[in-house]
Amino acid sequence: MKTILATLTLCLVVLTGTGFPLEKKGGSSSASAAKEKRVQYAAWDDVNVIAHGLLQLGQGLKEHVDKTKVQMRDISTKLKVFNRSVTALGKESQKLRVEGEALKARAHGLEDREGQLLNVTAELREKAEEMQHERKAMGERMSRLEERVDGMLQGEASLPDTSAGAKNTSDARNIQLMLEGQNKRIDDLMERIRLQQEKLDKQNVRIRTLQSQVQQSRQRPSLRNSNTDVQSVVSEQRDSPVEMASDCHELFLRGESTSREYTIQPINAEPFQVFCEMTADGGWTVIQRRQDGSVDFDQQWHAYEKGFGSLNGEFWLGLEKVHSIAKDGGYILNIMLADWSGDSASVRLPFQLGGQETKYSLKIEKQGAFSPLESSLVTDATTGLPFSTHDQDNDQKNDTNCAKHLSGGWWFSNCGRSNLNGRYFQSPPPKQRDQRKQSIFWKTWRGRYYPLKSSRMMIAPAVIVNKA
Ligand SMILES: [Ca+2]
Repeated sequence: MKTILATLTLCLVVLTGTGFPLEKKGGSSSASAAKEKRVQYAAWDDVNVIAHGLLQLGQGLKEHVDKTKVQMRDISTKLKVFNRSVTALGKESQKLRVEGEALKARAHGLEDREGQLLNVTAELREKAEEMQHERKAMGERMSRLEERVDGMLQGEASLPDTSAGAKNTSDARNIQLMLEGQNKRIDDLMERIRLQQEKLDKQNVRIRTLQSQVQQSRQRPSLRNSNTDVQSVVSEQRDSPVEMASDCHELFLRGESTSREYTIQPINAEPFQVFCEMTADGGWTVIQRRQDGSVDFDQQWHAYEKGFGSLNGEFWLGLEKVHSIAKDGGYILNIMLADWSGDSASVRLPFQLGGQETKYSLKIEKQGAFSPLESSLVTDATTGLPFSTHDQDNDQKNDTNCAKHLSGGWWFSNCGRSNLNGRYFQSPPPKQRDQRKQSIFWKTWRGRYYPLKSSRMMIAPAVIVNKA
């Protein structure tokens, strides 16, 4: 730029020095002609100089413009770069802002958790303190007990007859009673657990049986109705202990509908033969039948325990077998009676039969009051009523052996309420009361001295009644 300006100044100086041709116009014609010639010549030089200056000026300007263009390009490139950086920075700052917010949220969350943790810690501390208190109290109780035991031992050793000694003895008795109570509760619990386990085992066996049945019926759908298949299923059921039903109702559930003899195997028992009475509601396991006097029921304890008679005629299934089926309760005892005029009556009572150690005690597990008909076989639901035969008097009449006084074996209370295992009398019965009192009777139905025509006792799971 400076060069261009210098050139311009030079041109202007030259122009001022030579003067403008127009100003030199005028004067005499000859002189003016010479002058004109000189002026014309000088002007041409001037023009040359100016043109040269202008040319230089133009060139300078062009160079300047070119330079400026380059600079502009540089600046624009830099600006672009700068713009890009700004955008990137904007994005970066946006990202940072988002991250910052996320961090803030996390910080909040952490604060919350910290608060919760503090709460939990406080709770734990409280619990720990409580436990410590309890532990301390237990420790104190233990040491008190120890002191008392020590005192008792010393008292017994030195002063057996003083009042302190007596007090210690009563303390000892109390502690012993408490311990016994505790032990009994533990035993009860263990027994309950055992019963639950047995029930579970039973359920498992049933489920397995049903599964195998389903499988069998899937494998042989075409043969299901043929006789040979029924035979083979029956024989399989008899041959395989896993598939054996635990009572008649289970056989009913498996599709058996004929009333006849079957083999069953209750849980934890040997298999044995029973007579099943199949009804529309389910399968009843018959445990006693009287109908014609063909079997002597005046038997001893051992016979009542094992069972006697013929399953297709008169029989007593046996206390041990009934116990193996109904030991856990949840069963119904169905008693059916008939008189000589064609009338009949029936009683259904929920029951449980204890084992040999309880003298096969019958517990009627009915809630609420008994009906008059039911009241001929009322038992103490907590302890049950033990079974009696003439060689085992477990009845509730102290001065009499009910089984000997009457006949047969039964859950006698005070001899006179009922006895379905008494002597069988054909019609007409003997006139003497002394003989008739030994008969099969149900006091609250036909009276104390009415010898019944027939009786049947059967058992089934309580679900059978709920279903019906
Ligand atoms: Ca007695």
